[in-house]
Amino acid sequence: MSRIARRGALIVLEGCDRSGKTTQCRKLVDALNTDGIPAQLWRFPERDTAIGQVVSDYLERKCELDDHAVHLLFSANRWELVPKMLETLKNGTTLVIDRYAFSGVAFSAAKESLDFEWCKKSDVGLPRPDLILYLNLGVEAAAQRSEYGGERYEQKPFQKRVAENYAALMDDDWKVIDAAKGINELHDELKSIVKNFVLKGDVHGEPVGKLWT
Ligand code: Z5A
Repeated sequence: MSRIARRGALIVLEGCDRSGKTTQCRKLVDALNTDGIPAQLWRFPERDTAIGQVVSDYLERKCELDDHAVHLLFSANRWELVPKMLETLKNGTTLVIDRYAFSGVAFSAAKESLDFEWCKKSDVGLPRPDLILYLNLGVEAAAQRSEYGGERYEQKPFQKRVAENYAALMDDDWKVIDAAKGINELHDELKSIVKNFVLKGDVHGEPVGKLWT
């Protein structure tokens, strides 16, 4: 069997703040590994790189940046990890990614200064996810889960515009999941979708696609 025949799947979880992405990504990766499907958890922004550190400082309001510049930095933070991403997939490991280019567009285009189509351009050609799971939770319900903190973007009117942008990005390939369920019920549903998808093996013989091309 060739190496491409065993590549891992690229799975992305998206959704507004507090929709439970991080909780579910962790549980999914644990469950996949327990069941003998090699998997890693990645997240964007990846704050541990030099670019990611600048993004993190911006989110924590430690510095100010032009809206265009910070959008491109979020995008660059993904591009800098593409070689490692492709190598990991090629080696047969499934990646479960907490936020991706869809967050990039949904959040940046929620700012009045940035155009939706312009925001997509810097991520055109990134590895295309094989499966996109959107955790759908209303802004009011999300705000009740825990107080919004001091990070930039953690305000309800902004989050409502983010949700509208996600809706504009969605296509038939997205799986929209009701995220108002309890943590374990949601996990069971996501685990079933992801395991069926990975075991079906559709992606295993396919090269990784290119996003928005
Ligand atoms: N951003 C951007 O602008 N451009 C980009 O290109 C990218 C991102 C990639 C930082 O993201 C910010 O960067 C983010 C988007 C922007 N801005 N905002 N706002 P981050 O990933 O570092 O952090 P986060 O996205 O803000 O995390 P989050 O969205 O707030 O949380 P979550 O991952 O969706 O949820 P969680 O951490 O799993 O759970 C949140 C709380 O709810 C926690 O107390 C849980 O115990 C609880 N929880 C979780 N699930 C449940 C259920 N099912 N029921 C009840 N309670 C639950």
